[in-house]
Amino acid sequence: MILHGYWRSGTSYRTRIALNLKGLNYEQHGVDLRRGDQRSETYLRLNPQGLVPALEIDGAVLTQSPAILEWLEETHPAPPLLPSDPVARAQVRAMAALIGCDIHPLNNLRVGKALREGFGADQAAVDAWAARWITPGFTALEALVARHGDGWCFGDAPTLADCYLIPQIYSARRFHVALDAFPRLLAIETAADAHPAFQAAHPDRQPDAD
Ligand SMILES: N[C@@H](CCC(=O)N[C@@H](CS)C(=O)NCC(=O)O)C(=O)O
Repeated sequence: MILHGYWRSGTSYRTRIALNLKGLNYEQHGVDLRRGDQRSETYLRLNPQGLVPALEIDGAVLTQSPAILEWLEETHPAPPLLPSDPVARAQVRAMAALIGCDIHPLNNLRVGKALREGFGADQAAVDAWAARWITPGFTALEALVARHGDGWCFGDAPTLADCYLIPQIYSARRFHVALDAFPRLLAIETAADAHPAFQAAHPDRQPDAD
């Protein structure tokens, strides 16, 4: 498998965590988002949307990290990243979607670029914009973790929700978002810091990192 991604991209990070939790080997091809490599002809042939990640598998290309993570779960069920009970599965997917649909898209690179170039935002304004979406999202997630978590977002082992959460915390720190109000989320970050699959997925440890 070849993972086309970028070290600091949250969607690449969540995909690396899932691949590592499943114990899979993969090659990494860095796509430098700062240089605009995601819009090169070569990369657009892989993913016409011009976004990372893309995962090449046996002649097929998978895009959109939620679809990649679901494919991983279907094809490599052990260890499971979703519980077996359908209600619990929906609850884990809801936590993942809270981040993947309702936080991350508002904070990604092209949104920041549009705010700077189209609306005259400086870095402080971009940081405030990020906090505007991360803080209420994390407030809701903190409540859900209080309800369902036992060391991780849901129960006592990592699930898809944790694959989404850890990169979003990393991104929140880059935007200088205050995280003191989220002790349960921070405890999960501490657990992830000690977990080899999460450690190996950390942006600083990727071959294309600065
Ligand atoms: N929904 C997509 C979002 C992918 C996405 O936004 N990727 C960002 C990096 S985290 C990207 O490639 N940005 C490039 C750009 O904005 O030009 C997914 O989950 O894969």
